[in-house]
Amino acid sequence: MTILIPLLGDQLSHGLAALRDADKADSVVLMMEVGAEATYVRHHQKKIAFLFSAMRHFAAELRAAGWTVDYMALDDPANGQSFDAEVARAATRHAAIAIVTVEGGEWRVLASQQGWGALTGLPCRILPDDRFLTSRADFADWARDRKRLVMEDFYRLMRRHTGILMDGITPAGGQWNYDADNRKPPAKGMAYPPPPTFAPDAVTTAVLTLVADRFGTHFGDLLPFARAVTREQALAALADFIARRLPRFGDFQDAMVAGEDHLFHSELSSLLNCGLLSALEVCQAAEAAYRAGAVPINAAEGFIRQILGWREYVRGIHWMAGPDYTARNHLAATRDLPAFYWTGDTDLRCLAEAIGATRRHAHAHHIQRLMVLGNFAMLAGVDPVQVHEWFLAVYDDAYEWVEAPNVIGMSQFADGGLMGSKPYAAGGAYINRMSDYCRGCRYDVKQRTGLNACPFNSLYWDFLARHRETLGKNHRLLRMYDGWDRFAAEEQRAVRAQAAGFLARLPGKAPRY
Ligand code: FAD
Ligand code: DLZ
Ligand code: SF4
Repeated sequence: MTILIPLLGDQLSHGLAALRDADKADSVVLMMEVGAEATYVRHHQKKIAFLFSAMRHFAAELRAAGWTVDYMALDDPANGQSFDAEVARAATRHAAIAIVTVEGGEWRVLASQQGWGALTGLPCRILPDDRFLTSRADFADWARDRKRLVMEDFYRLMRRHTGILMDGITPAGGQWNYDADNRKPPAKGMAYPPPPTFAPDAVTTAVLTLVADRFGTHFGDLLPFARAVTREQALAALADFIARRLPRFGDFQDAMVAGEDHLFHSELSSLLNCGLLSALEVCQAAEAAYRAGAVPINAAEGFIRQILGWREYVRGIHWMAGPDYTARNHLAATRDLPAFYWTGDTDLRCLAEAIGATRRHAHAHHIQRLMVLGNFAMLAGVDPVQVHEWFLAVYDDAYEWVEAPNVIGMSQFADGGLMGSKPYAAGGAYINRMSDYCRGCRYDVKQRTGLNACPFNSLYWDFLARHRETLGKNHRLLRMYDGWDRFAAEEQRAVRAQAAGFLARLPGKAPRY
């Protein structure tokens, strides 16, 4: 009378719906390391190691709590290397009478789960993932009949709904949003307290050997590996962030500093997204620090908005927009992703810094992702599918529900404005204002044309000119088009020729990836 509970790699939560409602005595939890998931995009080595290690530790915690866990390791000779193959084998092995699972975080995985009933001949219940603070249905209700899906409106609703940072019906401190106090450029001589490190134990060491052996040709540095991989370590990482980096989080949220990969960011996204931390407990910890007077309101509110607002909002968009969302290409961009996204071999210093951090940590912070890596790809007209697959592969917090809206919607404007009212396009001046990259770059951020001109400048204007038909009537871009129209015709020609020359010299696709 066994109920089979397949539990996915990003469902490492003791309160998961499928576990909450189950009887330990007649359930078998199935966890699967499978080649198909590690290679459908060639994930960063550190991402695979992080997830496998976290999965193995979680399986041990479940066993200690009295669950029967059937854990299929990647190098088990019998491993069928896909979810479908392993669920079918396990259903037979345990003579299961039913399957209960929680919906995966990608349309592709959900489609596979929806086939498990037919595959095994067993009743299969797919439960909603209620670790999120908004259900798919509630988000759809909120979105219905709205002309624009404004994140700030959704966020305020979430504040009221959860009571987080609320004093009765009033937002804490009297304002909903303190962004006016945030987003300062980096300050000289600032010290950035690094995130904590966790020495690999025997479980992690075995995973590192496995990953080096099986996925050693994938992108990224596997070592050093010092990630939190257990619930206990995740809580320690959260506590460290609240105490040491949250107080300055808001101020320098959008800053970029050469050689400083962490700044005041939490680096909790991979722990949240695999389930080791819950969104609610992270927001509550930030609020408690504010209420205790340890953290200013601009930092607490700015941080909570990212999770209560953005994280929930993008998840809602993902499920609302449907499985074809990743194929959207509003700006008809077709260029191949330049090879340097994989090799880091570029003399644009901002890109080299962001790609270097990505290679080292399987992580880069938001502004590097949005205003450097995403912005460049959009200005250069790179095919959004290739951009999406790169982002999905290289970041250890990347699952389609969160990655796709951020890439296809926010950073590439490939959804035509479902998520944002205008493209996040910027020239070198923005990067220069928010970072110290330009000072050490071989290009001159003040120049638009000429041998040493910063490529972001001509690409930016060329992007606007190229897409005038599609974007020219966007009221949020009117000022930019006005600026372009004030250039003399000869200057416009020179800028566009500069962009064309740069694009013609861009390397093509990397053959190996
Ligand atoms: P912090 O700066 O400390 O922020 C706190 C938390 O807020 C994050 O841990 C995260 O859970 C949440 N958050 C912040 N911004 C967003 C956002 N836009 N969407 C969803 N959650 C957000 N985030 C992912 O978790 N996975 C991804 O695959 C991913 N891909 C991205 C791709 C692009 C092009 C862009 C522009 C953003 C992407 N983000 C993604 C959002 C954001 O960049 C990361 O969540 C953040 O950099 C993670 O680092 P952190 O934990 O230090 O975040
Ligand atoms: C990303 C990933 C990788 C690399 N490997 C596995 C795996 O072996 N087993 C697993 O259960 N999940 C893995 N994942 C996560 C999935 O690809 C997918 O993103 C989630 O199952 C979606 O909920
Ligand atoms: Fe990037 Fe241009 Fe600045 Fe160089 S000058 S770091 S290419 S923005």
